[in-house]
Amino acid sequence: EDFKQNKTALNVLFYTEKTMVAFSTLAEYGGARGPFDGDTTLVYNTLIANVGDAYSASTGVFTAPVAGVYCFILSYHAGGDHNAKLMLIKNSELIVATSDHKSNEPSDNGGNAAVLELKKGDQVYVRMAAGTRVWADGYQHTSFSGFLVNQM
Ligand SMILES: [Ca+2]
Repeated sequence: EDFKQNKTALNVLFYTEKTMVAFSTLAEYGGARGPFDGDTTLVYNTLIANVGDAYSASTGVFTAPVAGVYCFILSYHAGGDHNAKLMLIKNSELIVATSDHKSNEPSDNGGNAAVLELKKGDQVYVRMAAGTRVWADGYQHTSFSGFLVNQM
């Protein structure tokens, strides 16, 4: 009887279907992206990976396919001679930001990350603040990644 129960438990462990969600993307526009007059969603238009297809490379928006704990990471090259500011947004709520002030040093980089508890359908994306820009030149500096840590 014990053997039967253990076998059932193993079957549950091995055969429960797991949702896999993981993406990595780059913004590649051949140079500076921005500045724009208003806050703008930064569309990371080049996919490195998009397991589960939850990130849209045409809108820049990640939509949670299942409820769970997710991790998001953003990194960017600022270019230095212009202000830069990126904001990680959950639905319409600001979660974390990263910014750089105009300076003579041309090699400024920044980033941030957050663990988020998402409901199915919650949307996560990166906004670029009005009047700022990031460098998106095809040298793989400006990236946005995310993955499902655990389904709930
Ligand atoms: Ca700077």
